[in-house]
Amino acid sequence: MQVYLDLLRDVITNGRDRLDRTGVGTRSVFGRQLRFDLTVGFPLLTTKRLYFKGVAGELLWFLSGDTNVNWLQAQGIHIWDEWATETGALGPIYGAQWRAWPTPDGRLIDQLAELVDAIRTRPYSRRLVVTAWNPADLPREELSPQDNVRAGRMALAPCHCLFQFQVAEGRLSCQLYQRSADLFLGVPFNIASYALLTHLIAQQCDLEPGEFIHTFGDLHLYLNHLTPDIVYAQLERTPRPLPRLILKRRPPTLFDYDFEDIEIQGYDPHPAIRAPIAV
Ligand code: UFP
Repeated sequence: MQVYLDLLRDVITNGRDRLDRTGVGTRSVFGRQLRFDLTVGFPLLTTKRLYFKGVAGELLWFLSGDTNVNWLQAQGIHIWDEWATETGALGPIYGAQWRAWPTPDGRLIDQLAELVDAIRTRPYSRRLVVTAWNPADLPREELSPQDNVRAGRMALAPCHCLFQFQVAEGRLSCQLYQRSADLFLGVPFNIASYALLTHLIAQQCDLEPGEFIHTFGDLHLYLNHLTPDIVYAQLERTPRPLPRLILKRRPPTLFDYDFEDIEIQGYDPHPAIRAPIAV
């Protein structure tokens, strides 16, 4: 995960200070890419402890098509709380777009089920794409998340908005386009999430995981993370060996995984670093 520390330095050195929607202010660059070879280990950040239960729980929740925080909260996962209404609703975010994209003629498209089917039957395809960026459901940027949800829109515009797979020599690779990326808090979580998704889909399609390629639009550090006890503390740490991901069972479909099926072995990170989140 040295490439992550190099990217932190890149943003600090080359970023421009900008105002942003949250009012916190960021230092940001536009257009970067990281590549992770999933055959050498699972890309879980080792220079601070990452909340892997939250990563796995959120992905299972997306895969189930759920968009209400109640299930996450029942698992003790609170990463979406700030954006939800009092009933737990988040509007048609990832789970809805991935599993039930509404068409003008009233059908629902299960993009993920179609993806798995396409990888199995047409592994040479160059159209293995899933998108959460549904312009009809986007929030209005000047309104609060809750007001957007009450009006039937997403609480937050998709950050990890489009991903594509490629099959080559029995390996499944995934590339994600992330339009907006909080490099300190969000990105390590997003890397782990898409690496896990690639492992799950590879298992379902009798392939081995290949590469995860993470492409960024606006890649930023919030100015209140650029402190000696947050970003600079992390930069002083030395990466440790990557853990391994073990899938303990092969469920019948991509939508039948459970926490117990997913195990991280050999994770020995530096301690967690707390940082304020910009809502
Ligand atoms: N963000 C991430 N990853 C995520 C997620 C959000 O980095 O998975 F949901 C960050 C990016 C940005 C903010 O700092 O949340 C979203 O704000 P905006 O919609 O204005 O880009």
